[in-house]
Amino acid sequence: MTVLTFGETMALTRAVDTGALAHTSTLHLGIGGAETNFAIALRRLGADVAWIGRVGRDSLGDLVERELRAEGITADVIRDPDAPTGLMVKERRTATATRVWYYRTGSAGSRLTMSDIADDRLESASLLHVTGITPALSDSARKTTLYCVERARALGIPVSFDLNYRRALWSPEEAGPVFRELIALSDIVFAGEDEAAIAVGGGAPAELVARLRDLGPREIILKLGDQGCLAIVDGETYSLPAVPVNVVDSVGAGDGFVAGYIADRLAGESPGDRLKTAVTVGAFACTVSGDWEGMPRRDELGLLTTAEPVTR
Ligand code: KDG
Repeated sequence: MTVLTFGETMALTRAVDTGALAHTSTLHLGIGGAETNFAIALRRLGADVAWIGRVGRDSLGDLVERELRAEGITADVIRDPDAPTGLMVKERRTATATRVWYYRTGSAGSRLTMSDIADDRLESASLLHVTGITPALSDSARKTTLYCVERARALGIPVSFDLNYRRALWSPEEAGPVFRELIALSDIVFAGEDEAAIAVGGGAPAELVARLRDLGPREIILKLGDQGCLAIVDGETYSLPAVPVNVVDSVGAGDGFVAGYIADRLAGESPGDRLKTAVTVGAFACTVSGDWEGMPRRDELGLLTTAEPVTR
């Protein structure tokens, strides 16, 4: 059984040095996308994952396709002849402040349509994972997200939804109703505090979790960054601290967190154990500059807390 996800994956270029891009001469080129960050982390933890998305018929599209295949993702990569692969640029403006610049308006990834999602992929999925980035990309991407979530629900396939609000793509007023609709159709919901507030209004973490739960899902997980997480799963409340690490770059940590939770859920682990893996994978993602390169394999999960600096 395979977990299914879809969305936009872009070429991602990031400054090697700290400072303004205007004074940067060396960039690293890779890829990034919330759903593929999730997919790669989940695959490294042992699950089978399929991803569907569009890239351009260009060299950056080749890069996306190669990386996903190298990571063992079953990738339905649709090559769009009429639009380029999107680009994301990460600027390490200071040692602790990263800025993200998007060059993705009209990109191939934003042109996702319902016919891109093969019926048999959806029908055979063990779980469908979507994020709030996809419905922000275009009308057709929004319709595709809603269609797939409704179809998965009708088929009895669990739906996981990570709000992943991106301010550069839409306003809170536009996102709020879409988030509420998707939350009500989902079984498992992940949100940061600010994202939850867009959907259900501001408040303390316990209020946010309770209000999200009142929209219907049985599993609500509030990601609290370096404060860990708070969750209600099947009526029980859980709270876990973060795993302390030296944060190099926190982009991608939320996707790793979600993958950790879902991997252990698929493996039949208890909610407490799922959350423990979630905070551990999230912490790993923070230890390197790439959005997904730091995601751990299962046998590496203990490395953050080991007392041994070198293992031979
Ligand atoms: O969660 C990390 C993602 O935000 C990043 O990898 C790229 O999908 C992306 C986006 O839209 O920002």
